[in-house]
Amino acid sequence: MEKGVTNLSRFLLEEQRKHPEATGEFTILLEQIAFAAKIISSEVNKAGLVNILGKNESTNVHGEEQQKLDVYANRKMIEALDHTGKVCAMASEEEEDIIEIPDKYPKGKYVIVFDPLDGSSNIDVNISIGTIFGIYKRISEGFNGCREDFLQEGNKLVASGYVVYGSSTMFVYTTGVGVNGFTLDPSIGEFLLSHENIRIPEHGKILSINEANYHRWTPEIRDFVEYIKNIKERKYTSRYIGSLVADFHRNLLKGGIFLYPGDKSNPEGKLRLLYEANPMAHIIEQAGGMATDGHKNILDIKPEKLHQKTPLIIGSRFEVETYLKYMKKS
Ligand code: P6P
Repeated sequence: MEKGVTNLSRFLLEEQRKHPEATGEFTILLEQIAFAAKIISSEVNKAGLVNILGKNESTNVHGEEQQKLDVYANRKMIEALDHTGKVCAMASEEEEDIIEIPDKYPKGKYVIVFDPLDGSSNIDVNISIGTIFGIYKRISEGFNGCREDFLQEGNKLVASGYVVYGSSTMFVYTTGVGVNGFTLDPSIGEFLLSHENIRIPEHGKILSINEANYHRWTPEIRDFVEYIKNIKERKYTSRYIGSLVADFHRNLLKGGIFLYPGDKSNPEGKLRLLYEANPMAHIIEQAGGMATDGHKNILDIKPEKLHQKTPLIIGSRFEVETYLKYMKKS
């Protein structure tokens, strides 16, 4: 009999059954993140209307005072996870320090890092934005989680994912056994399996870098970009949205390379290691691609600080390997 549509819950249950040791805790965490994504998606999709509606209603449908969307998204991620009993602490792009779980809730064995609404400056011009998350097993002892739990290398991630709020809202994640994508059907409020076992093309045709930074690039980066543009047998096209999740998602599906390198004024680049580069690097490797800071695999970097930055070069194997060879040569 033809298998009906697969929603996220069904997919998670079927994945869980493949691993007898699975406890189902992941399933709960991923479902709660998807729940938060639905709420955030609803608010993001009417962001433009707030100004119009703002005159009549300064609160949203839940009676909450209208907030900046990234602050709102941060609150929704925390509320979706803090009571589950699966998490002992969280870290967010929006919060200076780690987020402790209130005493009234049980603590669990996972910690979660997230950027609740990356690229939020693009909201006003209706450009796709996203939520990025990563899940680690705690390594500290004791009742509450602590900083040490968050300063693990990306290769210790047990799950990573993102939500892209674009022409449709998609939930894309990996638990280390491939990458799968789900598209939200807002008419039924369900994420439906739409992109099973995503693999990034070995070779791409998309070059994604902010060329306005050209004057700050090192000579090697300038040379590499020129080289890529002049590869005869492959006509690359330039695509840069300025929203990491959107640029990443497009390259994941179509292939290519995204670069946010360090430069003369920002040697560490702009993107954050814990909740931007690492989850994306985990996903790209699971989809057959690569991610580097220019010297080493992103997932092998030992974090020292919660909000530390890293150069990020990520995408199809051919392009990233070409970059590394080019850097070695020069
Ligand atoms: P630039 C958005 O502000 C963001 O953090 C990422 O989503 C995006 O990839 C990057 O910054 C864009 O930075 O300097 O090119 O505008």
